Amino acid sequence: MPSLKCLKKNLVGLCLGLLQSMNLWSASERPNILFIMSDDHTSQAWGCYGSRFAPAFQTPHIDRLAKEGALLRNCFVTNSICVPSRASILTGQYSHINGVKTLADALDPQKKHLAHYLQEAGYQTALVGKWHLKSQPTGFDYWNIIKGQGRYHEPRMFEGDLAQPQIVEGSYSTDLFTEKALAWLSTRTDDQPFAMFLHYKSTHEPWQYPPRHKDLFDGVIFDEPETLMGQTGPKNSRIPGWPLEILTERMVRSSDHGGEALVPSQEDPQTKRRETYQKLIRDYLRCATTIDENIGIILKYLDTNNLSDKTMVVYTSDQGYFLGEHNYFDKRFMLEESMRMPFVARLPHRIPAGVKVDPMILNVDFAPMLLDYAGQATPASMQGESFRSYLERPGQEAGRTSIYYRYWENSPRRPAHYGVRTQTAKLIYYDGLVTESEAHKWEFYDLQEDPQETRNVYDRTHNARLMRQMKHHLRQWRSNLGDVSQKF
Ligand SMILES: [Ca+2]
Repeated sequence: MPSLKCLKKNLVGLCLGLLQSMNLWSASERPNILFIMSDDHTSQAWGCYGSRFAPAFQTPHIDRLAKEGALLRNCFVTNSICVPSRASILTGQYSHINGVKTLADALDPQKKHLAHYLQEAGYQTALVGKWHLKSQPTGFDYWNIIKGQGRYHEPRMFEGDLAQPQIVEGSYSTDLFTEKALAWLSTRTDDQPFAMFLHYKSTHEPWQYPPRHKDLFDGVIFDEPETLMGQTGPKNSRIPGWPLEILTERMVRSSDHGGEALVPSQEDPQTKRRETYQKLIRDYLRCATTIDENIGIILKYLDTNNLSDKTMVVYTSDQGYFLGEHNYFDKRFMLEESMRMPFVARLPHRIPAGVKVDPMILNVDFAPMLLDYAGQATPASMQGESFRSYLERPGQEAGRTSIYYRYWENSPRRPAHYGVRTQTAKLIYYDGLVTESEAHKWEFYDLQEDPQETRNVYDRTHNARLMRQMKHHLRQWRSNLGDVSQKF
């Protein structure tokens, strides 16, 4: 018969085990935040989004985050270009409010953003990697960044001082940024939670991969999207866009897009397009592989240091990207491949494993959500909303009925535009398009009948009621958000 002492010991052990397995969070306890963001790493190249490049290309570590946490199935950027998206993520504001509308705009260092609020909430804050917001970072206790786009190989990093570059010989940016981030995590004190923002340069053009991946995918022929070999852009669209032929010229002219310059085997345009596409995907995925490898290193670090249970890990990219769909590359447009943001978040015992979130989430919602986990209400200046409840209690709420988008840069190939998207349809107005016909500035896509957006049916739609509804949504958004300017 067991002694009383033994029973007590077993009971205590049982309770401790139970508490550990439930990992009960006290009401005041806040998780660490590890916000990992890459550049142009679109959902078509994430395994957990059903990448067409599988099985040759896989992302086991990103997929692990999705398996152990939540994946957003309808996350969107409000302005699909690097600098503005980063500003919207930090400020929780649309471009016309935070003042960062185009690549040329800088984030005002005086402007209070997510990192400042986290500091005030008692977090140690750090930023490593690509900043890209022109001004000196503020709101971070520690920062170590590249200026502008920086370089893939031996990047010049600036640690707390924009005048003092540091170069590590033989380094590769993705690996180096991880090393710097983990070095900071290893030296910090445990008395405060941390918020680390780790921003990779990969997978931005030009796709320069590390020597260890120079043979990766050799001999692999990647699947083409259905819209690669047809006309450029959707049918009935009047927007020239950024076709792969532009990339062909760059790849032929320069070896800057990976290991070797493109040497087309034949002069016919179709062969050239196909070979450009294969090189684009090969180089891009070699860079994307470095991200997944490094996320694996980070997850192992968290596991080894008993931080996994107390750390919210987010991985996202600043926008989507065309990988040959519509014969486009690059981003900027309001079409799905460009405006969709991939996003996974893991926080054990709070976010159930394997959650799929369907409501439409925006990049301006990221800051409110992270502040929610930090125990902070959404600041009045922020226009986004926390989506914590979607992560923790999925399937209960329908979410927004529509979202607003505006791209401010303007050029003949990629004119400025704004529009509204519902779960089933999309209306776009190209205010920057030079045309005598007002009707030619509108595009409409039926996302139910035509999810790949192959046809602009604005001229052909006979559903006048739906069109009135969409225009009403658009007017309402512009009015509510205070975005009434016609200028671009
Ligand atoms: Ca980007």
